[in-house]
Amino acid sequence: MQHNFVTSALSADSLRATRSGGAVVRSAADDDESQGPGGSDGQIGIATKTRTRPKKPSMFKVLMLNDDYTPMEFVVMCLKRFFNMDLEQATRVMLHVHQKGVGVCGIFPYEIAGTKVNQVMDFARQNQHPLQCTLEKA
Ligand code: TYC
Repeated sequence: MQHNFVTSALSADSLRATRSGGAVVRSAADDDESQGPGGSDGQIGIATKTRTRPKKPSMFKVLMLNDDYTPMEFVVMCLKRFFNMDLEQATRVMLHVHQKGVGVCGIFPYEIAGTKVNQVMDFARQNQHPLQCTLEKA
């Protein structure tokens, strides 16, 4: 039945669209080869559907962990340098981490959060401090 075929083709596409984040992409396996490549109308192409509004990126917390060896001044320097905090903010966050064991430096899209973690870890390593910084989904 023609109507049923259309319905099932649509639902297969919308299923795939959910998994691929909205883009509907036809693969070669979707083509009906009994009509020859491209079907009966002689057209070959990839049908795509672009989102009108881009999905907002998922956000990640950058966490700073306490340790017994990294100097407080060094942690404050990291917070000022990589998280653009002023002395007062940086001191508050550093003391929070010192007292509670962990604290949030900021919340960013994944790529930016990862870059910040790497910057802090590289800077700590260069200065031979054991300071640790990690990501957590916000
Ligand atoms: N606990 C460290 C000290 O007493 C200071 C410190 C604070 C280290 C925060 C790491 O993320 C940190 N020197």
